[in-house]
Amino acid sequence: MEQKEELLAKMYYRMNQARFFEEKVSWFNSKGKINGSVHLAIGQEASSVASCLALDEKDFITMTHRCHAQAIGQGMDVKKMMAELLGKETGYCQGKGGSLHLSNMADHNVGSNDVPGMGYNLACGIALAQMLQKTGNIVLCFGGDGSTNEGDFHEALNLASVKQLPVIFFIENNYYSVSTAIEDHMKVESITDRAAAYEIPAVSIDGNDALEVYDATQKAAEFVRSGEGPMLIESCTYRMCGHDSSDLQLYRSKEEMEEWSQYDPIANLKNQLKEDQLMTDEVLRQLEENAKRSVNEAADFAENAPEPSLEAVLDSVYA
Ligand SMILES: Cc1ncc(C[n+]2csc(CCOP(=O)(O)OP(=O)(O)O)c2C)c(N)n1
Ligand SMILES: [Mg+2]
Repeated sequence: MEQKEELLAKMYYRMNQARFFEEKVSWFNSKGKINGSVHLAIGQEASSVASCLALDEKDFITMTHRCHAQAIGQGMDVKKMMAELLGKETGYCQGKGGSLHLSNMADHNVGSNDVPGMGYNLACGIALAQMLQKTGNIVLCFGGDGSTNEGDFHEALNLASVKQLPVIFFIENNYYSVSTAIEDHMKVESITDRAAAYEIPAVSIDGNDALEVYDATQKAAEFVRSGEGPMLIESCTYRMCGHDSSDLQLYRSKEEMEEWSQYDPIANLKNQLKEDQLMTDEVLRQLEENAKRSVNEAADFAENAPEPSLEAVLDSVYA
C-alpha cells in the first residue's frame, strides 16, 4: 500500500498535469497542429485521475472520447501522448490513433473511442478473460452520462451482472451530452437507478472531490476484485470547457458556468490539502511547477519528433 503522502502528491501532480496538458492541446489545436477533433476534460480532472489511482498496476482501463485526463490518471507518458496527438512516429500508436484512438495495451490501457458507449462491452470482454484466467485483475470502464442511453450500456450491464464480471462502470456525469442537458435526454433521477435494473450496486459521488472519488473507487475495486460482481459509480462533475473546439456553449447560462468554475476540482483538492495540513504551499507549488514542466517538455518532444514514414503507412493497420 502506497504511503498516503506519496498518493496525495501523485494525485495533485497528475491532476495538474492533465490540466496543463489539455491547455497545451487546445493551443496546438488552435494552430492547426492536431488533425481531427479533441475533447477536453477541463474541470473533470478529479473524476478521471483519482479514480485511476485507486487501481492496482495490472488492472485495465477503457476510456471514452474525453480521454486525456483518464490516460494521465492511469500513468501514461505525456511525451508519447502528445506525440500521438500530433500524429508523430514516436506516439503511442505511431501517430495513427490520435486522441480518439489512443491506447497502450502494454500497460493495460485499452484505449479511447470516438463512439460513445464503445468501451462498455470491451470492458466486459476483458473482465471475462480476467475471470477465466484467474488473474485477479479488474477493469475500470469509463463512460459518460449520454452514453448510458446507448443499447451497448444496457447489454454490458446485463452481461456483467449475469456473469458477475469484475468491472467498475465509472460514469462521468457532466450533465450534458454535447449540447443536450441531462434532463432532456433521460428521465431517471440518477444513473445509479439504471444499475438497479441489473441488480448492480451503485453509488453517486461528488466527482469534483478527488478524495471522495479515490475512496469510492477503492471500495468498489475491493468489492469487484473479491468476485462479488460489477459495480457502478456515478461521478458527478462538470465540463468547464466546450464539448470540442467548435462548441460556442450557447446551450447553457453564464451563471451556471460561473457557479461551477467556483468549484474547480484542482483548487478544491489544493484547499483540502492545505486545510488538513497535509501539504505546504511550497510542496504544492513545486508539484504544479513539475507538472507544467513535464507538459512543456512533452510539447517540445512532440513538435520535434519525426513524421511517420510513407513506407510505414500500412503497418499496424488491420481494417
Ligand atoms: C455513433 C456516434 N454517435 C454520436 C457521436 C457524437 N458524439 C460524440 S460525444 C457525444 C456525447 C457523449 O456524451 P456523454 O456520454 O455524456 O460524454 P461527454 O461528451 O459528456 O463526456 C456524441 C453524441 C459519435 N461520435 N458517434
Ligand atoms: Mg456527458
